[in-house]
Amino acid sequence: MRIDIITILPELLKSPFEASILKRAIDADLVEVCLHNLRDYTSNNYKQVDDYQFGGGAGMVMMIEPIDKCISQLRTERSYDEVIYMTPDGQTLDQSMANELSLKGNIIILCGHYKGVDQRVRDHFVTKEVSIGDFVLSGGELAAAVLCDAIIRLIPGVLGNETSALTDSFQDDLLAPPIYTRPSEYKGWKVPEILLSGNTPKIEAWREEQAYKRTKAIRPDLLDE
Ligand code: 6GU
Repeated sequence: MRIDIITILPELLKSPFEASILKRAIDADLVEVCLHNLRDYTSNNYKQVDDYQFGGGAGMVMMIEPIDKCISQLRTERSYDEVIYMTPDGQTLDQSMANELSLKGNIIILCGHYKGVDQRVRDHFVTKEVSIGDFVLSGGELAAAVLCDAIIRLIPGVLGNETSALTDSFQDDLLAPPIYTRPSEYKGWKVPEILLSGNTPKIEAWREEQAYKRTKAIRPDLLDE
């Protein structure tokens, strides 16, 4: 898989890909992530990427030309399955969207700023609009990092223990059950006895019950679906 990210703040997006699981995935050539500075695709002397909106109103709008130039340049080298625009008014990211996107070959992620991009970018280049939740960030970069993390960890071979993504919260529309490690007692706080019993079927049943209880208490909406 290859992910090309178009941004006016590449520095903001570097570190997530230089640590931990994402770095391992990149080093193992399971995914390639390239950052592209939108200002490198401007034609004016000021490297201007935004302008006032037609019709008036507060806030700047990202111009179509640099975005077109950048996407067109990328498309000379490969074709893309999706051009994703990160925007708070997009479709909310969830685990099923992450699962779908993890199966793609090449994707472009465009990070929005200011009031957003000229509508013609959305009409003619963008194939999918993604938000990470009902709140507003100052730019799409951190949201893009979240999306990339959610996608990349699902690529086969990325997680050390191949089964561990399957037991994540949400993968079966339930939150994960409580987990414990040594010591079995700390300051008088004990690990549930069942987990120390060695009785695998009973442990599995307990985990399922706990996952259900936790989901019902914290996220009852997940049980309605
Ligand atoms: Cl994708 N962008 C911005 N700017 N804010 C957000 C978001 C995206 N998702 C949630 N809030």
